[in-house]
Amino acid sequence: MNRLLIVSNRLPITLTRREGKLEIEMSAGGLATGLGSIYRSCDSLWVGWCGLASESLKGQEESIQAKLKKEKCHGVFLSRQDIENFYYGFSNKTIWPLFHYFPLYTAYNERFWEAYERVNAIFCDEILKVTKDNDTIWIHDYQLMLLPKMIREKRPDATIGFFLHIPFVSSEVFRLLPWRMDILEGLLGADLLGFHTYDYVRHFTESVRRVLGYEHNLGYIPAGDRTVKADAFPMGIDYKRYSTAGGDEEVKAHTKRIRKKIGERRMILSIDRLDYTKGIPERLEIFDLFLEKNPEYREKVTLILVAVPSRTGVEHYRMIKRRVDELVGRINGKYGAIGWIPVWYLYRSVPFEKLMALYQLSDVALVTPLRDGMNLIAKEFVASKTDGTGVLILSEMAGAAKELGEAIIVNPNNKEEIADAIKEALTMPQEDQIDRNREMQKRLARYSIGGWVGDFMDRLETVKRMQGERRVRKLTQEPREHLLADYRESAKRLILLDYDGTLVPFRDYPRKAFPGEDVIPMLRDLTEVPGNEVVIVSGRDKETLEQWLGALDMGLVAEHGVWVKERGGDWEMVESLDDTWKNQVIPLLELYVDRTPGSFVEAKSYSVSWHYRRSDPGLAAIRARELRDDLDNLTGNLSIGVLEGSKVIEVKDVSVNKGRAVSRWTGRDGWDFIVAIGDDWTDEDMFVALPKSAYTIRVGMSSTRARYNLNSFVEVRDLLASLKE
Ligand code: GDG
Repeated sequence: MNRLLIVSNRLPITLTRREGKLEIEMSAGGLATGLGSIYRSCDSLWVGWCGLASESLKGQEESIQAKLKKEKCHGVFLSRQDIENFYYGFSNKTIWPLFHYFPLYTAYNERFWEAYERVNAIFCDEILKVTKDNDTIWIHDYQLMLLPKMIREKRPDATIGFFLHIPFVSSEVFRLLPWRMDILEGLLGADLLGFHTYDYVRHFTESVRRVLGYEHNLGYIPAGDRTVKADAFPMGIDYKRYSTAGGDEEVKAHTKRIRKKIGERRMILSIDRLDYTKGIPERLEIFDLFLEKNPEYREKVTLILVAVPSRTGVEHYRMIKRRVDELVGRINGKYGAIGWIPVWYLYRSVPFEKLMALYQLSDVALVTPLRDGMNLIAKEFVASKTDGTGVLILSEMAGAAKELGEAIIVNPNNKEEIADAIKEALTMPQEDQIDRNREMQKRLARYSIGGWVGDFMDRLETVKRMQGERRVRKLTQEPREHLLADYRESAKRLILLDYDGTLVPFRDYPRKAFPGEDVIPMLRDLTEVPGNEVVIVSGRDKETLEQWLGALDMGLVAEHGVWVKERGGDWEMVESLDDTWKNQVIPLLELYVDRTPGSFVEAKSYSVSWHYRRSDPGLAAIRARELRDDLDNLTGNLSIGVLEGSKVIEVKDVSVNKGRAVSRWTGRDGWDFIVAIGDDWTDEDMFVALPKSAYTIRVGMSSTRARYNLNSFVEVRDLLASLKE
């Protein structure tokens, strides 16, 4: 395996200053614990911020870097101001709230954005200092969304994966972001983009389609000259670690101590970073409601509320802290009795062993975030339940709900429902609890953290391989010179050109795409070179081709080969075809015109097309899929085929295609130079029908059977202009 370069905002270790001396501590948190064991056991390096502002480390950078190196880490140094604007600012006041559906908490601040760009660039510089050729670079999370593109620009062939640990918000909310294009383009610099759930993948691909206009197919997105894959990889936990923790002596000691303090009371556990997305005040209100509705449980149940301090520099976090403090005080004052505190409130992080003891002892885990990318607490709780008892109440807004369907799944905004769920959990028969947990445990054991990493890496390798196979081969300077040299040295040349998208750009209406002043003289010049035979091979009807190009001394193919006009000759039909099927197909296409504003039907003699270039892309994509299904049913027993072109679905006789059409010319002997240029699927038939020595060129950066790609009709015109010389 290649060396793994993990990149995240924070390193898995933190630098702290104790009595003036710098010390290294292990960081807690999902990513550090999750990936920690993996990065330690393989050839790897972790790049990230070390936790202290660079101003306080002046002159010590080298010695710190040496210390970090021993821990397989490379530090990124950030100034106080960058930490303020990049980390507390853009990351946690812009992206975090917006991606968790809190648009009202979202700050749109140019200064934050500039710092975000700057810090991503600092990360890029640091990576370039340490990366080697065959490294696999795995970037994590929302603080570094510009980094994939920045690295790609410097290292075009790098293998780059990106994983987003928070939700990817619906495109309707994402588009609120003024820097939406930069963020998407930044991410598309990666080869593989991982998300916790398919919903997030869908939101991402939809945003890419709406904001950047790139269509995707099964998560494959053509971005520039590469294909990027977006896929779901629900993050797992180190299952063994949690399922065996109960046997640890220290955990047992904590368990005993806590049990003694709580007595025989039932325990409900709530543990999160103190974040407004986690629904902590709402949970307290629900506990209040539960005690209100079920007085028989007063003095019989304790809510253990662990709230780990987080982002205390951000105002909304300070506000939530005040609210939680208040609510805890109110509930304890309202229901508390001598010897019973309803809510045990710990505003601090607890050591791992104590956390395990809490998981072991709790009858119920109340995990009700308003939004959560995944939520590992839910998974850890289930994994820790060695004897199978215990009930998980889980918000449907957490990514984990997709995998933990046997939990009691609740809507975090429905307080009544959750209060009832607490009662259901406390009265659930043990066999039921065990059945549910065993099912979930099997799943968690199968897809643990190792499986998650392995799955991501395998997919990254597959994407890389696929990119290699499908690599678009741009007609760069060198092959272009070969083409021109071959052209000049030859005496008899065949030049096959598609029309729309190849010689002229697409317009809203096909009739508007007539050849302008620049196209006609260019084609005329080409036909006048002795030895040249130029043929326009188009899907258009013969009347239009005749009107626009009929005066030129060249061959014309209309309707993908139904009609052919040889140089100096008349239009002729290649073979007699049946067109009665059109009576069945046209009414169906018209139905889709009614259902899809902006679309229209174009009927030719032996083919009919439904165009949707001017329609809403989302709606048109759905309708196009539906129409294909309907057409497949309708045309099953007819000799007609359905073709998808660029924003068009075309129905035509299957015996007609551009490959067959051009064979009339290629079948003649004596060509010593053939070039064919086209921009869509219908041109692929032409490319494959030509001899290997032919220069075949696909316009646009899609994968193709052609030998080369050119970017657009502009580059085609440039190439053709150089052929006349
Ligand atoms: C982000 C996403 C996604 C918590 N308190 C203590 C403690 N922890 C550990 C837990 C768990 C981790 O921290 C928290 O992970 P979560 O998934 O619950 O939440 P976030 O921190 O918001 O993480 C989230 C995650 O990334 C991974 O992709 O699931 O949706 O928001 O492992 O055990 N550990 C110790 N003491 C504590 O007090 N020792």
